[in-house]
Amino acid sequence: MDINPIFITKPFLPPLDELMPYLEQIWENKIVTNNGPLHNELELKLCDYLGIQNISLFANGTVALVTALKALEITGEVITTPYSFVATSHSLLWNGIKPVFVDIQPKSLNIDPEKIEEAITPQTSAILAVHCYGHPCDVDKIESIAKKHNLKVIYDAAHAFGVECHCGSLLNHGDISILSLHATKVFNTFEGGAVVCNNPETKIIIDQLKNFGITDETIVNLTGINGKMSEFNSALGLLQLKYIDQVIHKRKEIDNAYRTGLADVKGIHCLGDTGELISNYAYFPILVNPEYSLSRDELYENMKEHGVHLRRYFYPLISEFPMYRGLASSLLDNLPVATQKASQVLCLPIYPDLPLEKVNEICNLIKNQ
Ligand code: T4K
Repeated sequence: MDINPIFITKPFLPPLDELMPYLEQIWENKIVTNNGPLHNELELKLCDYLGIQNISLFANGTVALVTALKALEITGEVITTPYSFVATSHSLLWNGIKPVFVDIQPKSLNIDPEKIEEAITPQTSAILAVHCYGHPCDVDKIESIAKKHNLKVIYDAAHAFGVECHCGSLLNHGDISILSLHATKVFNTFEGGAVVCNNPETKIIIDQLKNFGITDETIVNLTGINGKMSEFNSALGLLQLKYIDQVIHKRKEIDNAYRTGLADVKGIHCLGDTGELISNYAYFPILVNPEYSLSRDELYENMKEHGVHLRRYFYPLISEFPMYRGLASSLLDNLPVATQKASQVLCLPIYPDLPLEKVNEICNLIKNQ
């Protein structure tokens, strides 16, 4: 491997000259934020592209999730997964809600619906599930449990931009889904996020909440926050949309190359194929099983020495961080599958500019340890 390090991802950046007309427009009209014309155009175009009814753009995915929980007036306890980025559970703590962790499914690494009902108490108000790596949760089972127990469903769809399941956009499931549009995501606005909901009245509340709770010049009815996306980030989004199909296609080629290159490596299992009809190839997670010649951490270190910086998304489990460790649901006995998978997982580099020769070199390095 050459001396240039390879990281897990690199943001797709559209040609710089295509940004200039947008900047000129922003400089000309001097509207730089607060629901400007580019922000509004991006919301419309995203609804169209994603096949969704309503979207509210945000400064990032975390504030989108914090605001979504607030909009649905979620309180008490929320059933969630320990196998995610820490922002998922932090959004609960920021709302004064107690996370209740349940284990994950061994194949999708998403929350296991079979474990949800036993975790429900009179305090439970919602299920916060994550479409981890953009692989869909078992939305039908989750939603039937929610209906039976009168719970809200929020999907952390930070990884799931553009993913479609058996009935169209995955984002149409649940009461609310949130997206991250961070630099590391398939569709990025440098920093950014979004709340997606089917109910137009929910969008009105979300839009007020992301703008301090302001109704009009003299009326503030809700305890809102500042979660707005600026015109600059919106311009980046409009440019990204022009290229998103190419970006996803490139990711698909890389995904295929890894699957071919790693097909007969003993002890390496490529995750995926979890039921989506259209994938976005956001991540390329593998499991390092005991039959492999090295442990997961040895492989991680060896690859780093060769300049390939893999990531252990998501290790440690959220439940192992100090603010969650004391919860009864954080006990390892409660989370055997999540604990095992977090000790085996490694995400390989995947981004549109990654040449297929590099993918082959990475596969050969993994093969020849
Ligand atoms: N829910 C879930 C399930 C999430 O995964 C996330 C975020 C959220 C909610 C919250 O959404 P946001 O509030 O972030 O919109 C990264 C991202 O910062 C985070 O957005 C993401 N999930 C998480 C899974 O990964 P780190 O700490 O691993 O990122 P970092 O800075 O180490 O970047 C990873 C690699 O990407 C670097 O090695 C190099 C490359 N990179 C990164 C940046 C920022 C670039 O090439 N350019 C860049 O500008 O958290």
